[in-house]
Amino acid sequence: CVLKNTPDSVDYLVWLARRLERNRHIAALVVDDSQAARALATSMLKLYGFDVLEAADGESALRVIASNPRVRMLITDFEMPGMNGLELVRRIRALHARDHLAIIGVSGSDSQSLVAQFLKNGANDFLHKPWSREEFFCRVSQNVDNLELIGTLHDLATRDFLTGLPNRRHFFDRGVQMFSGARKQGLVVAMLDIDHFKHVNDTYGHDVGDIAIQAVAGAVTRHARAQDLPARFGGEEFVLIAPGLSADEAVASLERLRASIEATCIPLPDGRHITVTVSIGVCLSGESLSAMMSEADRCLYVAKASGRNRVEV
Ligand code: GH3
Ligand code: MG
Ligand code: MG
Ligand code: MG
Ligand code: MG
Repeated sequence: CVLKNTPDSVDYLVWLARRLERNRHIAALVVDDSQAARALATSMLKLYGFDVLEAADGESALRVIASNPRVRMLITDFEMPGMNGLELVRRIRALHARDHLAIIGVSGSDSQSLVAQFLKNGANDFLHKPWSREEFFCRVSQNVDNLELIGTLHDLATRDFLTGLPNRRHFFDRGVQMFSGARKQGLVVAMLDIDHFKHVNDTYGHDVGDIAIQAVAGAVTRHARAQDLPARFGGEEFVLIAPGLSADEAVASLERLRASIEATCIPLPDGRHITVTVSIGVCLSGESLSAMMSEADRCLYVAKASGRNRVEV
């Protein structure tokens, strides 16, 4: 919190600069029926770099939130004409989880129970009016810090450390959802495995092996469309779910991926380059995600047995 820092220390300036840069990407919504109260909170938030939106009542706040996914911080008054702050918090919390949106209730009321009611309705925090600038900034800052921490933990839990691709756990979570959501349009499951990868490790060492895995992951990432789900499945194995492709389109696109990996020059730290190839097993339809993965794996085995560096359906 800012209170711990002496405002003239270099650490404080570095800390502040980092926050200003971070806050530029965060939209905050101030909801208050008093124009003066909105203006005060808005000027504070702008001072610390936030992109600020305002609403004078609950209904307009709901509309602003619905059309602005960048809103990560909501500061709402309690007493407002129409919907009060508690009802607004309850309705917004039903749609936006704590890991995405922080909510701070504000009121000039002396009621002790109001703070608890705000928290029970889903607020993260509370500010008594009139608030001090220092307390306002500390509460906003700590709530945004928490959102950032949750984001970091989420990344650590769902991303593969070496390649940045979704990891195996995330792949199954999302993949099962994609499978049940895509019944009509269908989806394709592809398993990729680097050919003779042991040879790369044995010849150049484990570090170069890691660089090769990162290079293949980069090719898979560039290949994947926004609606696809690529993942690092295991050591040198990758998996890709691609919805909405015909059989011909899927095979042609995976063939392009295979060729692009074969054509990728992988630079080594000593200036040399290596290349690797992958074998790809493809399943075009199935009864469940796990059935499709078994079939893709069986095709991958056939691709390996038929000479590697090929796509097998
Ligand atoms: P094939 O063409 O049949 O797939 O041959 P392969 O040598 O690629 O076969 P295999 O699957 O047996 O070998 C994979 C090797 O990948 C074994 C393991 O030591 C290595 N490996 C697994 N994870 C990593 C990693 O994160 N980094 C590196 N450098 N190597 C890894
Ligand atoms: Mg009011
Ligand atoms: Mg393997
Ligand atoms: Mg292999
Ligand atoms: Mg296998």
